Amino acid sequence: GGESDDAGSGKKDDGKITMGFAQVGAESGWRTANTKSIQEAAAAAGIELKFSDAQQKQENQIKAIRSYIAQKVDIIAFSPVVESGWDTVLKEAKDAKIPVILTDRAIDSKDTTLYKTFIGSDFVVEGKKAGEWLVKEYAGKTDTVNLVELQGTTGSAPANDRKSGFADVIKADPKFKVIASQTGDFTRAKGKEVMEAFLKANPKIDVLYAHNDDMGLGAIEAIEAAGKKPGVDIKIITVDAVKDGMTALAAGKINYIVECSPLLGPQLMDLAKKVLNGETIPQRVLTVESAFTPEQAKTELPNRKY
Ligand code: GYE
Repeated sequence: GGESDDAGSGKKDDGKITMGFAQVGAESGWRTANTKSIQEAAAAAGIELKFSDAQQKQENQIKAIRSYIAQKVDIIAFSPVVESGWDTVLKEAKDAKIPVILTDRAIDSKDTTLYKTFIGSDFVVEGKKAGEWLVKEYAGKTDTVNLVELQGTTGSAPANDRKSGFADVIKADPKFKVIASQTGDFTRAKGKEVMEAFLKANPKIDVLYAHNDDMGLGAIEAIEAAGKKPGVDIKIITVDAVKDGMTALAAGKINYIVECSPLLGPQLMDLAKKVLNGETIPQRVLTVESAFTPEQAKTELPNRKY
């Protein structure tokens, strides 16, 4: 509970920190690795974790946060499924004097005092890296390049930013034409289904840009079922670099993956302790990451833990 007795440190009488974590869901390999990282890091840091899975629904996350407030946890962390609509519940946490840390995904609240910090990737940069690879790949060519895009969850920060970062880079060259762009909700099943529809509606698709590996992997199944060769007939760019994605990259079925690290647990626990100790922490903590070609994937694969 939050009855802090030692100089506002926010710790319980037994000295143990309790964290409520409202996770997005279990929609992707990235998310599974992220959940594992958070659970393991909490255990290693001696932090008691109350964990909930919102099944990709904002209303479930809001319910979970309200229940953490009612349980008087010491600190709340969550990965907001979408960017908008958090002010009311975060105000409730603030009024209850429970600090909040955003992990992985940002929110669009104007009031930045509603949370202590935001730790995660720069998704605009990720989208730009995807676009830059494409520009290089087609450098010197003049024929139209027909692109299809599988977007992440509608309204989520990674979907919004990976789309805009990519669009920003490719708009400089009119040969790049996005002929279809739809959400695949970051899942393999949806990625496959939407790619099937794309293939039916468009006889000539040159490139697929999928906002995560899982949707790309689902799309590969659809492409193969349509008698085409992924990575050759249709070039594929994805984001995340989870093991299954890297395996497809090493096999040449994906052509380029922009890395997005899910291993946020240790940094999150560290920040939580600092917040509860009254230390000042940066408003924004960036994840360090890179990007991979098929050759680099072969080297990196043995080291991938997720
Ligand atoms: O890229 C995707 C997951 O928010 C960065 O969510 C995360 C994204 C990740 O479902 O695979």
